[in-house]
Amino acid sequence: MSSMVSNFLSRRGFLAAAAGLVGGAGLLPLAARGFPAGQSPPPGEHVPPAVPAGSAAPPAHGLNTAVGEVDVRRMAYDPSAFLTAFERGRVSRLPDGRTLREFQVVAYDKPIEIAPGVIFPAWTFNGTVPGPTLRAREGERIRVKLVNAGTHPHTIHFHGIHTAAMDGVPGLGAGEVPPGKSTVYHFDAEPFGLHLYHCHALPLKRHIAKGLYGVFIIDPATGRPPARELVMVMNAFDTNFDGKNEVYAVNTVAFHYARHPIRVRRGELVRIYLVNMTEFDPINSLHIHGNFFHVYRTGTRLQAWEYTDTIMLCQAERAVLELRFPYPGRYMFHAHQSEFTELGWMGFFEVSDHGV
Ligand SMILES: [Cu+2]
Repeated sequence: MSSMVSNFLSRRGFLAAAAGLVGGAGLLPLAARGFPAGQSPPPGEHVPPAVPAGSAAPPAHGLNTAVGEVDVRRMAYDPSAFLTAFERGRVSRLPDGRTLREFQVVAYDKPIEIAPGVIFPAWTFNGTVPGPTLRAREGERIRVKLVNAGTHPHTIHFHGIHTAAMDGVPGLGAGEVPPGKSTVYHFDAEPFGLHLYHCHALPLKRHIAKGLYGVFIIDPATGRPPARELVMVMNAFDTNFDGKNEVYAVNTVAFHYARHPIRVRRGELVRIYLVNMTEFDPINSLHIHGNFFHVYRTGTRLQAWEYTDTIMLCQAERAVLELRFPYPGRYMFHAHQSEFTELGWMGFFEVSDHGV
């Protein structure tokens, strides 16, 4: 909440002050650079680079990345663990024999570290951005209890097929849930595919940009082939509230997978659940080096639509990607909007015969 970087800098000013992001000194943890929390160095001031201790990642210089580490333990959120963390809820049997799957989601305010030393005053579902990846199977009955422990009214709007009263928008059903209150959304899990949920309170762009969103997967009744499954949410953060983003990432922490590459086994089927939750920028994209992938748009069909190495998604658009890496080595992935890449949206797959 307190330690905001670049409070008074424009996005371009931020770029200049953090010139290291494009190959220079780097975005250092501000505390380590002698700047008290809540203050950023004057634009143009020279700050000597720091070397991250114990980092397994390659040196930052020349790799278009930040210098330093985000403390994922303090944040109680590790993007590496988030990739494969699926919340399957509490399962029971209804009188008619169908499966009932119940989730609880608590909205509350929490500062999170999105780049080394850059603290963002987020609004979260269950304390993380993105919120938990909720996972169900086609045809199940779903109940989601929303508890608002935050300081603003919130909702959960699920993408999917449901009644108007369960839409999680102001003025319909429970509408906006005030702080201290709760509501329960219930609907059938349909159609199968890769969906999302997000707060729909007003102003909508603010509630989304603050971090109130997550992935909602409905598995087809017939299932999908076994694979190493990864959830990747393209997101970004407006750190100075000018309606533009200063930090870009996949799964929130800038350059996390550059420092901690995603380990996969050579030849295994890799399935990526890719969702674009970037606010303010109309589109985002994913490009994978040295490979091509099959695209299942929205995941609502089991036949691939496309075979490509780059996919562009509009806001809230999503796609299931499937690929195998035939050769060992380190393969970059990033937004093909180069500016997003240099502001954090870049990482690597580490392919080996040992895998994870
Ligand atoms: Cu909200």
